[in-house]
Amino acid sequence: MTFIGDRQELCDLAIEVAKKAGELLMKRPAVFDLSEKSSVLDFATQMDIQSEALIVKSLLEIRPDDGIVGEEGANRESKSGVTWVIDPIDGTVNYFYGLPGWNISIGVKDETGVIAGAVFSPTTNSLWWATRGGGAFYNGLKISCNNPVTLDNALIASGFGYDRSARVSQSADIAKLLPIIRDVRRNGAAAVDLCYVAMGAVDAYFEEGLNEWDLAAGGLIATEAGAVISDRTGGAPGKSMVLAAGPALHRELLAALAI
Ligand code: LIP
Repeated sequence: MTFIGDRQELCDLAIEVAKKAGELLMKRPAVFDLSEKSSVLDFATQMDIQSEALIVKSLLEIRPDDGIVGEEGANRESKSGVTWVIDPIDGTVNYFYGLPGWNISIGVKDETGVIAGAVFSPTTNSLWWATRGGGAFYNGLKISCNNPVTLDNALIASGFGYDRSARVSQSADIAKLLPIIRDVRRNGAAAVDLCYVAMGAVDAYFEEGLNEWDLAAGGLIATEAGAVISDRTGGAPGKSMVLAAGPALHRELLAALAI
């Protein structure tokens, strides 16, 4: 079903719940309980799990017929046609080490794709949000990506997966680009990297191995800010590659990564 209600209402609910989870997470524990996932590098803390539980409970209290997809295992069929896509802590490693930039990323989709999303980074007092067709915002101000930007002037964010074998190709891409761009930034949280593209804090972002919850909210925010987002071939973004940049730089990066 296509959602025909008020997309901003969904967005406002995502913002409210993300902020509630942010309050919980800012009480960072002295002792962590780690649950290993896909590899020894890929773990959830007890706070990832608590944050997801709080987000799910808060959303379903308001919208009990909605579906849920969460990084830490929340999975619920939608009866309303609306499904929430949750990363309860995006940048878990940053959170574990006490580094800034971790965030709560909450997207919401219907059968046509993501229709609203919010990314909240409490350590940097940053809140980004967007509704499809409604533009992208950072702390209340409308934002747009940098365009045009040439490759030799580009500041590019990237990231590396938990699967060490994937890092061979990821580092090959970095080695290819580093000599011909301005510089690289590795912030450690995909959703914020996508929001940085949206607000022009970086010129592009690319990463392999992302999941739906890493991409849902930040991807909409980036596209609503005028960025183009694709995989390495120009097709739909996903696990194989997420590449986001203003249109001119996106074209140059597709060509550079294809070599
Ligand atoms: C993380 C991403 C980051 C990526 C990590 C991990 P998580 O998400 O935000 O960009 O490099 O491998 O996927 O696991 O912290 O939600």
